[in-house]
Amino acid sequence: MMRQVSSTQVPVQRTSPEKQEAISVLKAHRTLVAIVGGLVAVTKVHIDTDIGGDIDDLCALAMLLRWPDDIEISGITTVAEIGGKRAGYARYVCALEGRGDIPIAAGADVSGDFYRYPPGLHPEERYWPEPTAPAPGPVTEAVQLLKRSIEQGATIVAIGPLTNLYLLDNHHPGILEHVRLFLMGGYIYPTRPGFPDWGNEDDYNFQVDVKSAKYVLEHSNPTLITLSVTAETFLRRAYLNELKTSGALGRLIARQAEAFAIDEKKDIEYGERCPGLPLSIAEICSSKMPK
Ligand SMILES: [Ca+2]
Repeated sequence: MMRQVSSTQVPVQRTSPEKQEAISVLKAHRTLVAIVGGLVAVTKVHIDTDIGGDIDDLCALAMLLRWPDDIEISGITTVAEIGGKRAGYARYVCALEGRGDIPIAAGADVSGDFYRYPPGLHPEERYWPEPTAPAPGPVTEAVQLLKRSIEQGATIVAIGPLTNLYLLDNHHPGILEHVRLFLMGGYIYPTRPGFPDWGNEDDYNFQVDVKSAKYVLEHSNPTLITLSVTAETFLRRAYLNELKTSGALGRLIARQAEAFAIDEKKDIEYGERCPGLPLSIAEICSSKMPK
């Protein structure tokens, strides 16, 4: 016969108040550990860029700014500077995303006699929606910003000439040796059939400042993103409508892409020559255009 539990009987309280408090503390501790674990997992990235030339650098910066929470931009340095114009552009782009907190410093300037031919800027009135103030500064600030990022464990991604990295290692010999470094540039393997048949002479980032490129390659252990990789990366005209509805940053990319298509006519050139690309979609620009 089953025993009846009277209405006056209550189930035994298995967890004392002290134990409940201890469990709460444990749960809070676990939450804290999870948060800290998440913070530790954040990847810091420093981007060294010649934004203001071909529009791939704008796309790269936009990608990082819109990346999910596990990426933190520790700093931005500009290279092949023209009186701080590129740093001004970087500052403008970050401000569009409400990221005026990201440290930005103008690096090596074209007046410094580093470059075999003068890197240029696209016409501001067509590529930018409004006049953009330059943000010049002593190159030592860019060197220090790179150093700070490295000390924070940041991955350094260089998508322009390597002048700033050369200057960094000159100021702090050996610093590049153990940096997690990604360099966009160089030609090692031919492009795959069907894609733009760029050769060594089409490289820009390494060739425009050979002295710095040679030095950095000899004093670091980088991962190279060579021409044959970038030759397969395109921004397509079909993307533009969606970009135009993606806020001010998307509209800026679309604006520059349309201006770039008019100036460079890559859609015609590669649309006709490259069976590796979808012919139904006119190509606008590649991630790396030879100058
Ligand atoms: Ca670039």
